[in-house]
Amino acid sequence: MADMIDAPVREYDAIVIGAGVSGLYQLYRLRELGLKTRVFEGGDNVGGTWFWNRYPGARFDSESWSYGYSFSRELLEEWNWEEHFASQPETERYLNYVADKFDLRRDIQCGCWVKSAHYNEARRGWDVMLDDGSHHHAALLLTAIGVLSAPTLPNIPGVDSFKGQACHTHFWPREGADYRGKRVAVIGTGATAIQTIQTIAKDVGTLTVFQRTPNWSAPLHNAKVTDAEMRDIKDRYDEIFARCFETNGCFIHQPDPRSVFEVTVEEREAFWEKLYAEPGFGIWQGNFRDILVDREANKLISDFIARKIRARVKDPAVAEKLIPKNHGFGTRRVPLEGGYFEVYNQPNVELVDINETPIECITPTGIRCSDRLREFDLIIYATGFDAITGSFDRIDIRGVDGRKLKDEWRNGPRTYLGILVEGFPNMLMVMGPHAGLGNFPRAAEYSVDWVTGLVRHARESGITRIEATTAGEEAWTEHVLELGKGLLSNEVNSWMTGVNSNVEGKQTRKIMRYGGSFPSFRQHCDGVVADGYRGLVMA
Ligand code: NA7
Repeated sequence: MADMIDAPVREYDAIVIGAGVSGLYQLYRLRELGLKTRVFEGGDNVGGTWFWNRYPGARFDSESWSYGYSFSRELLEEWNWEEHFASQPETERYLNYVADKFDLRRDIQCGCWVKSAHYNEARRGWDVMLDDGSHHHAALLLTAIGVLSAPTLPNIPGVDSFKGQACHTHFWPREGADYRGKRVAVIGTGATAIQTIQTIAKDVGTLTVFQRTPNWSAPLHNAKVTDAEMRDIKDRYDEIFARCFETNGCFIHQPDPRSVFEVTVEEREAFWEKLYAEPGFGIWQGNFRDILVDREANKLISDFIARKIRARVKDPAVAEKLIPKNHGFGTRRVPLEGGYFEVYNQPNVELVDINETPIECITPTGIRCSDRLREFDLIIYATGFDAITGSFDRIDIRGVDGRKLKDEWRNGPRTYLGILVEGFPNMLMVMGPHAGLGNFPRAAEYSVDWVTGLVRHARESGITRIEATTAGEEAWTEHVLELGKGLLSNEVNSWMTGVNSNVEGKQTRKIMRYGGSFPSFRQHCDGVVADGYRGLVMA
């Protein structure tokens, strides 16, 4: 750490890593407290996820008007959403609008990566080094680094050897990639791949999709927001946010209180037809209460979706390949689509099941599977992320006595409320592992507000050191592990269980997410405050 000692130190009260949805709001709140705050952001502009992921068709699956910030009435009045499920360009514009409106940019440094963050006990603060060698210090370190922000390329031999154009969807070039009329390959069939495939299919020369695991996907039913609808939405914002406040996942959708088995087959089918025809996550988040916990219930809804896929894909053999066999509907994040399955009816589209013909390598001209070499102009890697803890692992974070966060979490994250870690004083995670997750900005606003409350309390009480107790961390971690039992989603490999075949040490499933409802999470965190910050030691 010689460079850390030599460089002049720039001092702040708080350093925030990340200027995405949570980092922007965290800055806004810390400023209100009068803290001298600096935000470090890797992208060349604000936006986080919505700065980076500019691949064709990128959009969110939350209703736009449930996704915007709720903290400013003025902002809600000013902003008009164009689509019910906004595309990446629209969301990026929105976050830039927020940064300008609240004059946030003057405290944000873009285009810099935090290399390391080391706790300094003597100074009761954090020494932060950037990739440009600069050294910064603050009493508080706030991580707002997202859940899906460390993209991973496939560990296929020869990835670097391809001579055509190649890119991971996360790094889609700002000037676009040339897929029109070209021979295009897509590796991966997650939510990102599905959006990309359905968007580029009409323009490519040929499209070859390399699928390892198919995903259960259901229609998004996106539409423009009319002026009248926008007026109505603005009038109902209180109601909309109150609804998101009460639902399990902070979406507008809430599970139906009935069991699949309480209704007749006709009623069940009619309900599922209705959900399948409606916009958004209703079919996942607003379904019968037992489809994500009861194997038989889950099988019934999986069979229903499988019938839809068979009806939409003309070639029965291709349809069968597109139907997941190793996990049930909703046990992985459900990608929402618009015309995805019909893409496979196009004569210029091929689906390669790489379980049948594994990829052997990438060559300078294409992708070689066990059957043959296919040549391409463009390879799109839609191969996902080192999720949840990956963005922490990329930074050399060290706490008391040089303890490395990455080592502490080797067997899975251990946190207090998903916000603090024992041994890492004054580090506060906004949307950290084991925190309540869901419709992201709704959950992030709560997380930021809770963290801000703690910071306010500490400043008002003259506290300079905040740390989770060993017992607090242990109890929370045990609680989260306990809540994870019985959820079918925790019995499946996915980014939600921390599995990434391309990252060393991430091959086994872990409980990565808080498995309770968001209202339960909130109740727990509010209870901690009411008990005078139970589970924390403050000095
Ligand atoms: P996902 O959902 O993790 O999907 C990644 C896809 O890439 C998935 O189909 C993987 O197959 C596939 N993959 C990954 N590595 C390889 C290799 N080495 N060979 C072949 N195929 C591979 O990431 P997304 O970006 O689509 O979505 C992430 C979230 O972002 C999404 O859920 C939204 O919440 C937003 P696998 O399933 O592992 O067999």
